[in-house]
This record gives sequence, C-alpha cells and structure tokens, in this order.
Amino acid sequence: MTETDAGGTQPDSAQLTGAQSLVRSLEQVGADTVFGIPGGAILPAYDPLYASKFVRHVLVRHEQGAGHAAEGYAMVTGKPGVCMATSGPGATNLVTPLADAHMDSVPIVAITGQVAGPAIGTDAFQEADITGITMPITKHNFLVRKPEDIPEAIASAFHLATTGRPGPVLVDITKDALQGRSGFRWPTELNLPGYRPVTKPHGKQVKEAAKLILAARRPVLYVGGGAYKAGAAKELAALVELTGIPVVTTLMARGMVPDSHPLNMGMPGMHGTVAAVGALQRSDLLISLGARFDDRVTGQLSSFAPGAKIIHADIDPAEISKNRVADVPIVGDCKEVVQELTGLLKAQGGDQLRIDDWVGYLNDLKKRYPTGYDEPEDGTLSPQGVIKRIGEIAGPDAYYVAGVGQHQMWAAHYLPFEKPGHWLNSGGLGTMGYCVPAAMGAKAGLPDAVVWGIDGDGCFQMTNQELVTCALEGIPVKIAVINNQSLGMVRQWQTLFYNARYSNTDLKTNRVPDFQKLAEAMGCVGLRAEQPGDVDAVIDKAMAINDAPVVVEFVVHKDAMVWPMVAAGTSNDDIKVARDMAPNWDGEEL
Ligand SMILES: Cc1ncc(C[n+]2csc(CCOP(=O)(O)OP(=O)(O)O)c2C)c(N)n1
Repeated sequence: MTETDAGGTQPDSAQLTGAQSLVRSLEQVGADTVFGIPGGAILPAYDPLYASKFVRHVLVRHEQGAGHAAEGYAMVTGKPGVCMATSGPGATNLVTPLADAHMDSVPIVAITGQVAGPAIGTDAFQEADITGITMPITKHNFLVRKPEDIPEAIASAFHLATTGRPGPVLVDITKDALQGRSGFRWPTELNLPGYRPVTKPHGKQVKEAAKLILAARRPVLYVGGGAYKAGAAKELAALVELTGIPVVTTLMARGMVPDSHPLNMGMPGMHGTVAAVGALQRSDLLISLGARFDDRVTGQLSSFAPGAKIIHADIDPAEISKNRVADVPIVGDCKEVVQELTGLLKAQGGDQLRIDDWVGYLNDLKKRYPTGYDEPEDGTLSPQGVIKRIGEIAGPDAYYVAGVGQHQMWAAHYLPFEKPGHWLNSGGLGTMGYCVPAAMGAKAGLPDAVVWGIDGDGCFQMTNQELVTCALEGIPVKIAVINNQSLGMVRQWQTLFYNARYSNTDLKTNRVPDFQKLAEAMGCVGLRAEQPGDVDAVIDKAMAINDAPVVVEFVVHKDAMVWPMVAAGTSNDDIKVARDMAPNWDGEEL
C-alpha cells in the first residue's frame, strides 16, 4: 500500500480514476503549483486536486493569467510552469500564453479538459479542437482518450517541455478519460520516437569556431535568451574573461553578462544602444549563442552585419541559418558549447586576441552615445527616471517583469541587470497583459524574492484582475503602472510615421480608471506619484509592504519617446539617437 494524495490510500495496482492518475502524475513530476480555473470537462480533475497535499492550485481570474503565471513561475524557478483549464473557451483563453511561451522558449505544461471521446467532432457544448488550434504554437501536444494513457502523457509533456529547446506542451484529456478507471503505471521509459535533442556539440564544429575566433579582429558575442535557458552564465563569464571579446545581450538575455561589465555593450536591436548596434554592424565575426537573428535585432536583414562571418550555436537546428546563413553552425546546448570553446581557446592563445582597437572603438561609442533621456521641462515625471529609480531602490536582487510597449524598452535600458534570470518579459510575441500574471507566477515560484512589475496603463488594463488572485492567495507582488495616458509605443510610431495623427491611442487614463482605487478594490494597497518629489517615497513605501500586493501609479509625461530607434524595416546603420539625430560613426576605418 502506498499513500497517495490523489486518491487516499491505494495499492499501486488499484484502479484509479483518470483524474486521480493525473494528480498523482503531477505529484510524481514534482509540480507543486498549478494555475487554473475549473469547468465542466476538467471538473473530474479538480476533485482529487482538492485532496492533494503536494500540489497547490492557484485559482486565477482568467485562463490567460494562468498561462502567463506558469511562464513567470518557469522563468524564475527553472521548473516547468503548469496551467489548467476546461474545454472550449477555457482552453482557447490559453492560446495567447502558449504562443508567448513558444516564441520565448518557456517550459510550460497546459492541461485542458476535453469533451467526452464520443462527443468529439459533434460540436458538443464547449468543444474546441485545442490540439488542432495549438499545433503551431506548442512544442508538442497530446489528446488523451483513455485513463491508462494519462501518466505517460504527463511524463512525456514534462520531459518535452524542459529538454532540448524548452517550450510549451499541451495535454488535452477527454472527460471520459478523467472519469474512467485504470491501474496507475508510471512509465520507466518514454515512447517519443525521433525526439533526441543534441546537447553535446560536434568537436569539429567547435574547432572551426575557435579557428575563426583566433583570426577575428572585430568579434562580438551575440548572447540570446537560449543562453539563459541553458544556464550558461558562469561559462559565458569565463569565455569573456579569457578572450576579452565584447558582448551584446538581447532583450531576452539582459543580465546574462552584468551591465556593469566593461565589455557589455548593452542591448542590440530596434531600441538597442548605439554601441551594441554598432558592434553588430561593424563586426567581422558574430558568435551567436542561443540567439535567433530576430528581425527586431537585425533590422533590414540584407544590410545586417555586412562584414561578419557567423558562428551560430543553438540547441534547435531549425534556428541555424534560418535568417542568416551560418559559416560555422553548432548544434548543442549553449553551456556545453561555451565550455568546450573556452577550453579549446585557452589551449590555443585565446587570451591573446588582437582586438584592442576594436574594444577601444566600441568603448568610445559607448562613451559618446550613452542611452539617456531628458527630464520634462514642465516638472512632470519622466517615465525613464521613475523606472531607473525603482531599479536603484529595489536593486539587482529583485526580479523585474515588464509589459509590452515603451515602458518595456525603458525597463530594458534603465533597470540594473547584473544577474541572469532576473528579467522577465514577452520578447517574441510582444504580449500586452503579460506583466501582472507573469509577476504573480514569479512571486508564487520564489515567495521570498522581491518581484516588481513595470507595466503600462494600456497593458495593465488587459490582465490586472489577477491582482485579485494575488491578494487572495497571498502573493504580494509590486506593480508600477507607468501611466502616460496612452498606448505609448503606438503613439510614438504615430508621432514619427503618421504625422502625429493620434488615431485611437489616447487612453484618457487620467483617473478613469482611478488606478489607486482599482488597486484597493482588488484587495491591494494603491499608491500614486505625480510629482518628482513623490517618487522615492512611494517606492520606499511599496518596498516596505510585504503582506499585500501593491500597485503604484506613476503619472508621467505622455510625449516621452524611446531612443535610440531603428525604424522598422530599415538598416541598423540608420539608427537614430533622437529624432533626426544619427550617431557619427567616426573611427570605423579600424
Ligand atoms: C495583446 C496586444 N495587443 C496590441 C499590441 C500592440 N501594442 C504594442 S505596444 C502597445 C501600447 C502599449 O501601451 P501601454 O501598455 O500603455 O504601454 P506604453 O507603450 O505606453 O509604455 C500596443 C497597443 C500588443 N503588443 N499586444
């Protein structure tokens, strides 16, 4: 006899319901937190879940919140996040976070109820073909129709989500499979034909890479989110220390090399620093580690890094040469690739690279074009200054979660990124509404950490209801609403490209809603700052509150813009540091 939380005391061979098998499987894989909402088709699973002493279920207010919370949990714990929903609308509400996790390679497992097997295809009540719908936005998905198949599906889902290139996996289980009975058999081996992710890089490719690095005069380490997922920060630091090669950290990799490191040129891309964009454009060798040559980084692809050879290391072979042909492709886990590369370089004079002029040139760019902003002359708050101050007060040990828009880009520039994995945002899909639920998931995963959300007034209005969940479940996140009364990023494009015709971007969020009252109505503490003199006081107050979620509204100037900027579809060479102001690339004839 063994004690199972799923179904009371049961002999292993006893018949469990599929629902009991599901909960027991979740216990078996160590899933301690599930974010979800029940409904008809998934209801059988909620009954044994009620009895589980190991699995905590967090009752969210919208399934999208459950999905982003699972992402936030996964990003900070390194364990897969789990979300659960019923069939039909419950499952379709998970589509956005699944797509989000797919684009950003976040390991989550979504469990959905499905109508009973015989009803599939009949347009039954709350029937949606969720495996069909999510086929292109999941790493894999399963439709489980028999109770005896549940344990293997769950074991496989967790394995698939976390191995190789991480990503979302959906397990759709019919109601009759949840209600039916079978013996519980935990698989000793998984039946996943053809799934064998390559983690160990090919020695010959690493040798070729080392050869290119030793010959390069303008090498750059182009570090992406995959390097974080591989846990490669320590190995990367050793490679940088040995070779002295300058680094750029993409939006998804902020903190992988500390911003305070003299060789970190900052974030590349559409809103990247001049030094990072210049580094890529003028490089003769890009060493891409878990990055994917995203259009927001490359700008116009045909003019991206025109003189650079490419070493592209990625665990997903499909990424290599997808956008830019690699001279040396390396399929493998970033941590292992960097380790092997550093070992080889150490033995071959990798500490003697002749790149001093190059490093000097980039440092000069960094000095001449620091990313900065002006305080508004009318005495109102600058959004950049507010975000910077939050970072200074909360420090690099806090976890920061952003929404999508101008505030996200300012957060990416002005927060203190000194440690890997302390920055969560929606980079690939660019999902407004990510911030509040992802912050909730992060705080649920790391209850002792300080978690700050930096959200826009537009984004906040998409998913703020999860603050009710936070208040009731004891998940005290801190959310800064950067209220510029508009859909700021879209407004910025209207300013620059649509003759300042502000079609439908004015949110009129001057007290409608009243964010402070809204916060209080949701069981949170609501604070507001409107004058520069209020800023430190409200941040300090928020920092001192640890027994309730806090929302701090910062009413900021609406015309602030994100700079630098490479206009969409144009060349990185045409980066502007302010409106009509381009950098002077002096010294490029190195
Ligand atoms: C779900 C979704 N809808 C629309 C967009 C397009 N979009 C990108 S940024 C943005 C404005 C965001 O406004 P806000 O949250 O106020 O942030 P701000 O840019 O003002 O900092 C919009 C509408 C999006 N990214 N996601």
